[in-house]
Amino acid sequence: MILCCPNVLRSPVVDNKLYSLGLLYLRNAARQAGYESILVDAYFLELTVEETVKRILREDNPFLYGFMINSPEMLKSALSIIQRLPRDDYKGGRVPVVLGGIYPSLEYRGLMEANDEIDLVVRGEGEETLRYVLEALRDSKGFGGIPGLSWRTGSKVCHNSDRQPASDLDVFGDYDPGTISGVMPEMSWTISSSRGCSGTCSFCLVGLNFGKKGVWRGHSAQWVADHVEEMTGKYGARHIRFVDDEFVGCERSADRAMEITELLKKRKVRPKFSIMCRSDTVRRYPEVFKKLRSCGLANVFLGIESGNDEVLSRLNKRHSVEDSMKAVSILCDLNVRVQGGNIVFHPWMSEETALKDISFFQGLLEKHDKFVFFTLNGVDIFRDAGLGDGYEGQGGNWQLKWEAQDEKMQAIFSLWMRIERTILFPALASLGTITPRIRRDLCFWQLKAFKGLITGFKDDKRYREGILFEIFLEICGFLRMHGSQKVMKSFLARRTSTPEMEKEVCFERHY
Ligand code: B12
Ligand code: SF4
Repeated sequence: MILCCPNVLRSPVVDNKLYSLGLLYLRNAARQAGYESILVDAYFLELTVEETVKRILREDNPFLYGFMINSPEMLKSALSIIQRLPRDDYKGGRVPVVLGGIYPSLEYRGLMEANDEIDLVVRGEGEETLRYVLEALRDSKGFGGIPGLSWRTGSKVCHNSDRQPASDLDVFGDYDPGTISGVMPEMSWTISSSRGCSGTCSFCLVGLNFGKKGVWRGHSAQWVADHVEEMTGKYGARHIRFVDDEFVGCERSADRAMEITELLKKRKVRPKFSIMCRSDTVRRYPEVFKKLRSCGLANVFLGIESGNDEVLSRLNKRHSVEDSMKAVSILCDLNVRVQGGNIVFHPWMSEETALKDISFFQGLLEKHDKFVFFTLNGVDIFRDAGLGDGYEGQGGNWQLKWEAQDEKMQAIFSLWMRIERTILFPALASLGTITPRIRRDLCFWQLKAFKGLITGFKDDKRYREGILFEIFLEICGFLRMHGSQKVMKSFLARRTSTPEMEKEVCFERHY
């Protein structure tokens, strides 16, 4: 069996190169059922479609092709791979293709109707369902009655009942990270120590992948300590990223975090590590963060989102602006680096909300030299996430296209997107590795440039052309100060202001 994570274009703000933990869990589940599988993590290995196909074709007679799909772009990439695979050789029929991951888990109906090359979709948590699929294939049994599965029979598509997520994650977690193929960059060791999130933010899909929003399930503290010890001791990992969406959030996770610190201390295991969480959590459990810090916590990605309480409540964040200020203070006082998530652009933004966001993030940057954000972000409105309810968006079903109700802000947003794609992203890509200092300077630069647009905006072509040129010159100055001549040359080679070419120059091609 082949388990593949297809490659997609990545934006230059994604500076990490992480492997798919989901594939390791699935291989483990297959192994427990008596099947070996080959993992082809094309995203991690940065393989083109052709290279991915070539890699898959090295294997003799696979009886199942499995693909991890987290977005429509990944589906597109997977379909180009699937079209090039031989499929007419399995028990008198074709070799089945199974998809899993958050996108097919929510979009299975439309997706199976539109693509008859897909035979099966495993919805939500994959381990148990995959095991049953493997047994059904082995015994030539039907797929009816396997919870969590959608399947094709002739021209009909059937959707079985949902599967309840497992209550004990440890039974799935006996994988060996040493079996990942490819060279592991120093900052790429990851662990997923929990699934879901106790939060119910209205724009977020995370909980829905595992069935329901607001539900957090964790591996035991013992499991986490064992795996961290294995990664550091056996494989020499010095920095570990917890990819959990909420490492500490509810009381159970806070208690578990304390237990983990106790175990790591006892075993004298002390790698640096990073986690993700919300602002209210830090404020609620400062003593947990103190303990985590003493154990190696180095970075926290904090879902701050906004400097406006009304916006936070629309996003159902369940934290306040004051919580965020306090959380950043607590963490920075502990000498932990904080990366703040932000949602500055949304359909309800106004000059007032934007200016408030600017001064809020500016204040955090000025007060805390360990605080940064990456770029200024807009909200994604997913059909199933809740924020889309009652919102008349346009475009596809899965993700709704939105426009700001305030026309001026919409025009500024469009201009900012253009600046991002043709100037900021190419500059980031040219800089390559970005030091914390450059990142902070870029934060200040973005806030200043965005504020300049709001206060000086004129809705005419000459203004737009002029401001793009001005910002281009400013970025050249920035790169001259922070980068080498090579960086500047690379930026000039990438940049274009032709709209049709924006995508080409703003993103590195990976397939
Ligand atoms: C770590 C991470 C990454 C890493 C690792 C990627 C990976 N494939 O694991 C990196 C940084 C590379 C990454 C990149 C991207 N990511 Co990402 N990522 C995550 C994160 C935080 C954790 C993933 C994880 O390890 N989960 C733990 C494992 C155990 O769960 P799992 O992967 O979901 O797998 C389980 C099931 O889904 C299912 N399953 C999954 N695949 C398959 C396949 C088969 C055959 C079967 C049977 C079952 C099955 O079974 C698995 C075990 O139960 C999630 C958020 C989340 N909590 O899921 C976002 C998330 C999945 N990513 C997301 C996105 C958008 C992306 C990108 C498309 C971003 C981009 N534009 O570049 C790329 C896609 C590249 C890629 N190849 O995945 C979104 C997807 C939803 C969306 N908004 O569209 C999420 C939900 C984040 C978010 N909140 O927006 N990501
Ligand atoms: S806290 Fe983060 S992961 Fe949890 S629901 Fe909100 S946005 Fe999603």
